[in-house]
Amino acid sequence: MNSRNDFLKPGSDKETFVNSPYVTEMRKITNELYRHGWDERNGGNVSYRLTEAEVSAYSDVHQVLRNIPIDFDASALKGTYFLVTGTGRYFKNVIDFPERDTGLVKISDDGHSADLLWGFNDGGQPTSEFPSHLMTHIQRLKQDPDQRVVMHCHPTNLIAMSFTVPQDEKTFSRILWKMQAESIVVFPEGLGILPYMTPGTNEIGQATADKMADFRVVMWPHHGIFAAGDSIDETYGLIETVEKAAQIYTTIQAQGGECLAEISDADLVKLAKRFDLTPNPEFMDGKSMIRETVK
Ligand code: 2HA
Ligand code: ZN
Repeated sequence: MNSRNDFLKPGSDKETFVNSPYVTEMRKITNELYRHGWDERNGGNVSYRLTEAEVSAYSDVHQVLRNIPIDFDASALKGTYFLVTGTGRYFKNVIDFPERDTGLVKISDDGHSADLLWGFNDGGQPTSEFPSHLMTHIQRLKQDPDQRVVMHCHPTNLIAMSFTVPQDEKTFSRILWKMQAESIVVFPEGLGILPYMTPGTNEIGQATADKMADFRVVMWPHHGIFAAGDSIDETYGLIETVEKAAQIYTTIQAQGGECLAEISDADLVKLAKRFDLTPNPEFMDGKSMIRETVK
């Protein structure tokens, strides 16, 4: 029941967090990921770093609802806010139930827990991959102070390639670069690759974060992809571009697999020059897509 007193409570004239642009972005992107078929069932997770100024504008995020343990030392992120998807939640549903399937947390000073300020209103918790997300944020923030988003999903064609293409960063990156002119422009550092590891563990989190020192996009073979970036759009765009290249590769294989033409290594150099970027020098020359027999 609203009384005059409620109305006059400090902050009560401010908007509620569920209507913030951050929750709106999260609802939209989880839906996009679901609609692409990259986040079946409870697959995938997203974390979005927010600033004190962004969060404090809302009336309903100033009380600690509960404390959630973190099983490693995340003190490098003390006081940092994250809007994060929940463990076991279906991306299909986030658009309709953002206050149940996502939560806003603030990392405690000792880095071993997070205060829940909003969301997870049926008792939920952050994603099982939260350690991987936080470790990746810590790593990427060293590279880029504007680092904001970590996104994990299960893109079909890239996962399929992890069964048929040698799991080596140079081979994978060169194939993806040569599938479309846009690839090297969007991920000039190439694709990082981990060995197959058990998801949801601190070990895969640390291995992912170590790779993120050199890459913004890392493949987990037979599972999916981790990407990091300055915004939801940029991070999603990175995944879209990698997966589009993987889809073109898959289509080429379905058409018989023989390439009669390709983006040559010299073309890659020209693309790098035109867009003023420095591609990973270790991946700049190597095998052609055109087999000797068809040349
Ligand atoms: O959150 O995708 O890797 C579910 C997953 C785990
Ligand atoms: Zn996954």
